[in-house]
This record gives sequence, C-alpha cells and structure tokens, in this order.
Amino acid sequence: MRKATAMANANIALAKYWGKRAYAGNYPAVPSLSVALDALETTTTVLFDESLSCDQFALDGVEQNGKTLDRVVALLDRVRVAMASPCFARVESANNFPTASGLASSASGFAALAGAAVRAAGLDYDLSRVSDLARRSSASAARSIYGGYVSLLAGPKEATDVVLAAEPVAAHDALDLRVLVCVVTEAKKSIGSTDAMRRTAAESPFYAAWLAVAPMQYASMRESLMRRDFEDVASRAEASALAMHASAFAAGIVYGSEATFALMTKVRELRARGVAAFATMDAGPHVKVLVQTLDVSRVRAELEGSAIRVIEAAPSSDGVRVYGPEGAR
Ligand code: 2P0
Repeated sequence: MRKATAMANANIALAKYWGKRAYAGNYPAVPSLSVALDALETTTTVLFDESLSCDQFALDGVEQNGKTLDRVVALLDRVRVAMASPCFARVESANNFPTASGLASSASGFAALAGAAVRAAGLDYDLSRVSDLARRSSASAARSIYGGYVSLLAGPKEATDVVLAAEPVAAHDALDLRVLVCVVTEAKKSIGSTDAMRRTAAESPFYAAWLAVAPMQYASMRESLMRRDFEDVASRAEASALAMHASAFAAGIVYGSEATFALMTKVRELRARGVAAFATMDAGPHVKVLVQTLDVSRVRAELEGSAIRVIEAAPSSDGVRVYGPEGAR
C-alpha cells in the first residue's frame, strides 16, 4: 500500500479557456491566464491498495459513482500505465468550500488528485508532467499546479500527443488584487463545462469569433500583467468573460441567472461612481468581482444584498503541495 496526500488551490481564469481542439487528449483551443486563490482549496488522499477490487472515490465524505467516479478512474488509469505493479486505489477528497454550491472544484480537485496519485504511485514526475496529467482530466486543473498567475497555452493545431503543461507567469503579488466570490445559488450548475464547450463549438455562430479574439485578449492581458496594471488586467478579464459567455449564449448556454445580472449591473454602477471593480463569470451563475485591497469593504457591502454569500480571496503563492508516501512497502 502506498498513500500520499496533496492540497491544491482553485484558480480563476482572467483570460478564459473555452473550447477544445477537435482531436483527443483534452487540449484547449485557446490560451488562458489565471490566478490561484487562497480561500478555495481541495485536499485529496490517494491510497493504492492491492486488496481493492475497484477504484473508490469519496468527495466530502460521500461515496461517488457514475461520471464523477469515471473521471477519477480515468486519471488513475493514466498513472497506472506507468506503475511497476498497478492496483486499484481509494481516493478521498475534501473541499474547504461547499461542493454543492456549484463553485468550480474541478481545477483544485484534479490538481490535488494528480499530485497525490503520482506521489502515491512512486512516479518521479516533475511539475510539468503533473500539470499535463491534470490537464488531461480538466484543463483548468493544469493551472492549479502552480501558484500566482499562470498560463496554459492552446494545444497544437494538428493532432498530437505532446506534453502540454501550464506555466507560472507572475508572482502572486504582481497586482494589488482581491477577488470577491459572490455565491448566488446552492444549486449545481445546469450544464457541465465539457458538454457546454462541445455545444458551443458545434452550434454557436460566434465560436469562430471567440477562437479569433481569445488569443489576442490573452496576449494583451499578459502584457498588462507584466506592467502590473491592475485596471487594465481586470477590465480585460471582464471583456474575456463577456466574449466567452457571448459565444456560449449564442449556442443556448446561459449560465447567468437574475442574480448574476443584478451583480453585473452593480459592478457597472460602482464603476460609473469611479470604483475600479470588474466582474468575471465561469461555467456557473456566480460572479467573481475583481477589486483592489482598498476597495474591498465598500464593494463587498454593495454586493452582499445580491448574493447568498461573499467569499473574499487573495492571490495565492501556493501551487500543489504533496505529502507522503506513507505506508510504503
Ligand atoms: C477556465 N472554465 O478557463 C474556464 C472559464 C470555465 C469558464 O476551465 O472540460 O473543468 O474539464 O477541461 O477546466 C471549466 O472547465 O473543463 C473552465 P474541462 P474545465 O477556467
């Protein structure tokens, strides 16, 4: 038996990833740029155990099956290919934020799973191989292997099976940034991002426009980040989210709810009053508001009425942390 534990933080994309290359391997069709968040964290333990007759996965104490289990098994299968004496594993994972709230947990979840599985399997992988392994399960998870500001490039245009890992691009303190995560519902999201991306690519009249604009938005944002220009990065983040959602919207994928639009309106009103606040949304109705430290209290006070809960997060310097193995024999 070999056991290892890993912790990873969630990240939010400032320049969004949306869409995959048509060939296998879960390669993104566009580059993305994210920041790791200190407040949202997953801890995962992997125990490879010769006595097990199948893989087991418990999330926040609840045994999982179906698609949720299948995605974990798929990652373990990739690890087992490289193991000297492969066997099944028990995986236990816990989020320090409510999983049912619909906040993205696949980024921190698959990053922690990849880190723990590789270590428990006794594989000598560097961080880019761990990031590549995480990407194959969930592209945003590749970015949670590193702290601070992180990029993940698009996959090559032609079908391939190369290593594609995220890369750190700036330290966590490159900007004076705080993220106010406005939770608007406890319900699970309506459509998973993998399916939603597939539908956007197949049905959105604006998908081609998204593919054309996203790399330019990414490049400009990276330059703004290098100049440490909060307002430029944050306003470009809002533009990236709007372009991504516009492409999905045109395929009938509407992640926003009334509360989402109320919060977006609030953020616009704040800006009209001279407050540098910018909104970004992922594959769900929650709104993440980007502000500077000085503005946290007053922006938070304005947003609280339109959200169930506001979680304040700061950029984290932490990438994946791996402990173990224990019980090696
Ligand atoms: C992102 N999202 O860049 C974008 C923005 C949501 C909106 O990556 O299909 O779970 O597993 O590779 O990473 C969420 O999708 O997708 C996501 P898969 P993932 O953060």
